[in-house]
Amino acid sequence: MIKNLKSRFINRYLMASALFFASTIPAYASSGVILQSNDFVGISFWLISMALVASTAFFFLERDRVVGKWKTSLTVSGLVTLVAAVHYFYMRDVWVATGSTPTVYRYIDWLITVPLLMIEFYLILSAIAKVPVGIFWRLLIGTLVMLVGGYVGEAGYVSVWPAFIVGMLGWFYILYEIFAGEASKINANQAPANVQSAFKTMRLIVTFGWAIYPLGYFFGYLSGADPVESMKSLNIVYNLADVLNKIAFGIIIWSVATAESEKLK
Ligand SMILES: *C/C=C(C)/C=C/C=C(C)/C=C/C1=C(C)CCCC1(C)C
Repeated sequence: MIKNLKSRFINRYLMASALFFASTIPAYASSGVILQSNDFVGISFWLISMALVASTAFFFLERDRVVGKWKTSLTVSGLVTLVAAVHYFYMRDVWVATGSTPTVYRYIDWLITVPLLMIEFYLILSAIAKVPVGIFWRLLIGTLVMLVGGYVGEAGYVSVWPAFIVGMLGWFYILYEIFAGEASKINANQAPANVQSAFKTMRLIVTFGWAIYPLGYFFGYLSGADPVESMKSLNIVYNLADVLNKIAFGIIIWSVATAESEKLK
């Protein structure tokens, strides 16, 4: 009873703070410039901002339905979409008002949300096994190499090709860890069937879902296309990739969390 009340209180608190953040944003938004009906990149920024807000509310509220450690996983999913939603409001403004690519907001968002996604991997495994914390640190290092590589390329500190290659190496290292390293062994040896299948789906997301980002970078900087068109493709591709990797990823976690919780009830 008391436990239940506490959990409800936490839920209400999370919801209230999420809505607070969402409601402060319009004050910064639309600095006199409005979205044009033919600005499809801008439209995609708007759609995804809203989808991220809705997902945040969903993940936080659904905490009520799951037990124990799974609540943490849903909290982290909600934080990923919350942090991204706030950044999307700013990115949308930069794009709609100036037509330029919001690189710095994009990477600040990734710098927070990608490690949170790595924590999800770690949490889903630790919900069922004892997991050495080294796994988490190695995934984090891979992430940093990948993102720093991408940023110095996109922000113009280093030429786009070498920066891209460094970023790719970081990502390959993450793939190695989850396909052949310790994380994958723990999963194969100790995890129950539906955690294993969630782990496998998450792996596919990190392989194919994440592969969309270097494609975006490629179309943006390496394809030699007209610069205006390149920036449109870059932003559309990154935006779509975020729907898959933040919202769909969270939904996978939600479905395992609810299934595992039902078993225990
Ligand atoms: C929520 C945001 C996510 C999951 C962002 C993921 C970003 C990447 C997987 C970026 C990867 C890149 C490379 C693999 C090469 C260099 C360029 C990057 C940074 C776009």
